Amino acid sequence: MFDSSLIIALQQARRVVVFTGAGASAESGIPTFRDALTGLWENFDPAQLATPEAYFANPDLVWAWYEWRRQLVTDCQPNAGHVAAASLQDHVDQVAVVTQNVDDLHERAGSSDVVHLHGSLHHPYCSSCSQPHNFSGAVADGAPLVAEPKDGLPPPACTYCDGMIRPGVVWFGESLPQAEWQRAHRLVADCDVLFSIGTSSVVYPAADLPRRAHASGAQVVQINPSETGLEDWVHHNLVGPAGRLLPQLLQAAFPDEPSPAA
Ligand code: BV8
Ligand code: ZN
Repeated sequence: MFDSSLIIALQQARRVVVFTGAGASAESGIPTFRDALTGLWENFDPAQLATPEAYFANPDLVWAWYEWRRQLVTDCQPNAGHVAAASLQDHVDQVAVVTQNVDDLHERAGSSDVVHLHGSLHHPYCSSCSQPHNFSGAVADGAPLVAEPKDGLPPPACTYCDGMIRPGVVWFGESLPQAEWQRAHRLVADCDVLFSIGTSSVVYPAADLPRRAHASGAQVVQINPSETGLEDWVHHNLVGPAGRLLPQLLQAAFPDEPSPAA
């Protein structure tokens, strides 16, 4: 099933980076960026909505989209791929998850070192004074969030300056958070194995990380049902869903691992 060189590389690894994109959350029921959006959002292109221009031009629409996504994430569960990535911590000295995702499913699966390159749905802040905003309720500030807010949802006002609250994510055209980006660089330069899981590898500068790992001499493992263009920088290309392949790989490398959920 798996190449013996991959099994040995994993067994001997001391530092592993798990680099993930939207596909890692797909089996939890969260649409990926390049899946066609369904329902109200099917007429929108995520890349168009995930921009400062869209937010300032139509804050109610953009805030509604993010609150719908936050509600979706809150209602979803980590999948077997997230759980396997977390259980790597039982077998490898240092496991760091470097994710493009804005959900908290890696943390909820038990990963203790998660670097969010593109921010988080759970850490909104003021678009004027940058003060963090605390959601008062489980969803949109206590108001019951309809499945897909048809008429938009006005962003809450900042309690410090009355400015508009924005999602705590990195939009297209915005710089990645310096600390996270620097840390990701160091982790990738030092790792023995890098997994690239569930990413189409089209969004930069994050998409550079697997190539940097390859250049630093790490074993690069891709897990994706589709081609991504990263194949030339990958030592082991596992074609299929992460929720099946990552648990199976861990069981092959660490037989004492409890068998993946059937
Ligand atoms: C920036 C948060 C500096 C918001 C997101 C070169 C260098 C630098 C910048 C650029 C450059 N070229 C172009 C740019 C600009 C831009 C960019 O990369 N554009 C792309 C579209 C060409 N980059 C930026 O703007 C970045 N900022 O560079 O700052 C700067 C500053 C000012 C001026 C100039 C430069 C900021 C990018 C961050 C954008 N924010 N997310 C939100 O979530 O709403 S990115 C967004 O796309 C998500 O984070 C998502 O994760 C990410 C990448 O997509 P993927 O994760 O790969 O998801 P996708 O749907 O594409 O693919 C899913 C994959 O999963 C597929 O391959 C599928 O086959 C697979 N899959 C499906 N099911 C499964 C599976 N795999 C495994 N198992 C399964 N079951
Ligand atoms: Zn403010």
